[in-house]
Order: sequence, then C-alpha cells, then structure tokens
Amino acid sequence: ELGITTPKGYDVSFHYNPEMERHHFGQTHPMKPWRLTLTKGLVTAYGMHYTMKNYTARAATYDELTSFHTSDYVDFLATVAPQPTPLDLDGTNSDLKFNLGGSDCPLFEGLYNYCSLSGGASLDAARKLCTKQSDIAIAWGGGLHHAKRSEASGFCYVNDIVIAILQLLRVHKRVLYIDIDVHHGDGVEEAFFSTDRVMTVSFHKYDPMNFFPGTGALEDNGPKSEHNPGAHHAINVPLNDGITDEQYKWLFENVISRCVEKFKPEAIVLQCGADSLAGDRLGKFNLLVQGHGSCVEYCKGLGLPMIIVGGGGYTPKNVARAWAYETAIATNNQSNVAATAEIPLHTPYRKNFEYDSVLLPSIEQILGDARQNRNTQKRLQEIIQHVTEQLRFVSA
Ligand code: ZLV
Ligand code: CA
Ligand code: ZN
Repeated sequence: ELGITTPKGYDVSFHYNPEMERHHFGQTHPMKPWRLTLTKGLVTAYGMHYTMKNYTARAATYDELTSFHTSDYVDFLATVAPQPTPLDLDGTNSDLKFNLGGSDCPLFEGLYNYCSLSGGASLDAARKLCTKQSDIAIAWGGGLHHAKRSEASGFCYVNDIVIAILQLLRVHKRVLYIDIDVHHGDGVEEAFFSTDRVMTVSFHKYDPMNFFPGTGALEDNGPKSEHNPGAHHAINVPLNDGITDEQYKWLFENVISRCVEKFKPEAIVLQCGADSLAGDRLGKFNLLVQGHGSCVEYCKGLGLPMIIVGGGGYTPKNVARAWAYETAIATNNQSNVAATAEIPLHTPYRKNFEYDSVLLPSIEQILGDARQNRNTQKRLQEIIQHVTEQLRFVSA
C-alpha cells in the first residue's frame, strides 16, 4: 500500500470524530463544537479528503488521559454529571472541585466523552508521526492548551496537546510547540516547564489585568534557576489588539526560524487557535485567513514531522474557513482552493458563510473597518531582540 501522497510527497492524515460536535457547552457559551462540522463540510466540499488519509479518531483511554492528568481529576471528570439545581438554573455550579462547573468550564452532558475524543484525536495524530505513517497529522478537535494536570481552565478540561507531545517524546528527542491561538498556551508551557526536550512558543494578546489567562509576558522564559534544564525553553510573544497579517507573518518567521536554528526540533506541534482571526467573538486581532495560514505554510516548509491541532475560535464560519484553508496548505491543495474563491455550492451549511460565500474574505468584508493596530514596529523589534537573547542559552 503506497497510501495517499500529496504532490510534494507529504503523507497527510486527518483525525476527526463527528461525535465531538454533538456536545454543547451551553447556549451562551462561546465554545461551539459545531464549528468542527462546518470545517469538515468545507474540507470535503473542496475534495481535500481525497488527498489525505482520513481516520475516525477514537476516544483516549483512562490510561492515556492519566499519562498527564492525575487519576483523581480524571476519575472526577468521568463521574460528574451536569447538576442544574433550582438555585443554579444556568448549570453554572461554581463550588465544584478542579475548577469545574463555573461559567468557563461548565459541566455538560457527555463531558468525559468529549474530552476523551479530543485527546484521542491528538494522540492518534502523534502515533502516526511516531510510526512515520504521516508527515503531517491534523486533529482540529484538539488544541485545548489551558488544561492543567489536575484542573480545568479556560474551556479546556483535558490537555490533548501535552498528551500528544508525551507520545512524541518516546521517539523524538526534541519537540517544538508553537501556539497561534490569541490566548497564552499556559497549560502546555507549565507541563514542560522543567525539561529541555520541549520548547514552547506562544503568540498571544497580553494584557494581564483584562485578558485571560494573564500570563505569558515577554520576560517569562521558564524556570529562573539555571540548574533547571527547562530554563529559557519557554518563549512568549505578547501582542496588542489589531496586529495585521504582514506584522504577524514577519514576527512569526523571525521568531520561529531562530528557535528552530538553536533548538533543532525533531517534530513540531502547531496549535492553530482561530480566535486570532479578525472578527472573532473573543479575539481582537486583524488577521486574515491568509496571515493565519502563512504560519502553517512556514512550518510545513521546515520539512519536519508536524501535528496540527485546533484550539480557540469563536466565530464558527471564520474558524471553518481558516482550518479548511490550512488543511489545503498541508495537502498542497492551496492553489486549487485559492483559485476557487467561491465556497462550493454543494458545501453543507453554505448559508453560514455570508460575505458572498468567499473562502478568503477581506478585512472590509469581515469587519467593515479594520481595528486600530496597537502594535508598533519598534515593539516587535524589541520582541525579536529579547527572543534572540534568550536563545543564546539554548542548544540542541
Ligand atoms: O481559546 O466566559 O476571562 C482555547 C482558548 O484559549 C475568563 N475566562 C475568566 C477569568 C474570569 N473569567 C470570567 C468568566 C467568564 C465566564 C464565561 C465567557 C462567556 C461569554 C463570552 C465570553 C466568555 C469568556 N471567558 C471570554 N473569555 C473568557 C475567559 C476564558 C477564555 C478561554 C479561551 C480558550 C480553547
Ligand atoms: Ca497563543
Ligand atoms: Zn484562545
């Protein structure tokens, strides 16, 4: 069996389970698992599924979940039921353990199944890389970067990324984790705080008093003790509202090229949270699908085995556009897709796409007017300067 290979010779696999989207965080909660349906519909409408291997992701097992999480926490996740009481009509029972049941991390029907499916998809992706059956493995249901060993946080209950990286570390000496979600990838950073085998790089909006989770300052680079091998292996790129494609691409390539040069990773995990796109319900950047996708393009060009996971993204139609476009980049269908400006007529839920149903809407189509850009070129230079200095302490 030769498998399906894209014209450039990459084996791409797509790990997806339609069961995930049947879960609901609640009417007013911004996280809509249904965006995965929209993404898969678009990927299929463009025919991209013919150019990759498609796997129905399985649920991660208890043992797989406890490769990172404590058994106390996983046991609790497995047994808690949504408990709306007469005093708690919206299901936001906030006095539960492990940060569960508040408005960010509500308890809902099938929560454990949802978490296991997200974990299973990313873990399957990691295993395909380990066995060299895939060069690029895509799991849009993963990317839940805030979950801690023993705590839920920011819409994330199980850290599928940490579980996938632990799997990669069985075979790969060094793994580079890159996070373009608009929020700081704190859970992944913390999990690998004391090892020099994982470097974490997060690009995010940073405004500690007003924006979740409030961590990820430029100067936070891992443990301060030089005796700790993890020192200098956490890279943070704090940004302000309104950053543009041009600036982001420039910054991304400058930062990542330096990290790759010094750290020499054997595999990459790229978290593609789509809340960094213009028009997101929570994020306030000015990124277009093209700018967001340029990060995927750049990483692919490094020629290293790579897992691509999802993450945030709160305007479902924009999430689907970006993740379909990025699937196209991975499978080398990019030019076909860009040439077909119109979203195909037979796309399920096509009416959801608005803006004349184009795949790559302009900033005017999305926002009317771009948001004010609060990132100066001077500040971006400072960031590159700081990252370069940190990397002096890093070697492969
Ligand atoms: O995209 O939340 O601001 C990966 C990801 O990175 C907070 N949470 C916390 C800190 C104090 N609270 C406020 C509680 C908010 C309750 C419910 C919302 C409800 C409606 C609309 C927006 C939010 C919301 N919550 C916006 N930002 C938050 C953050 C959590 C962000 C998680 C991002 C997850 C999947
Ligand atoms: Ca981030
Ligand atoms: Zn986010």
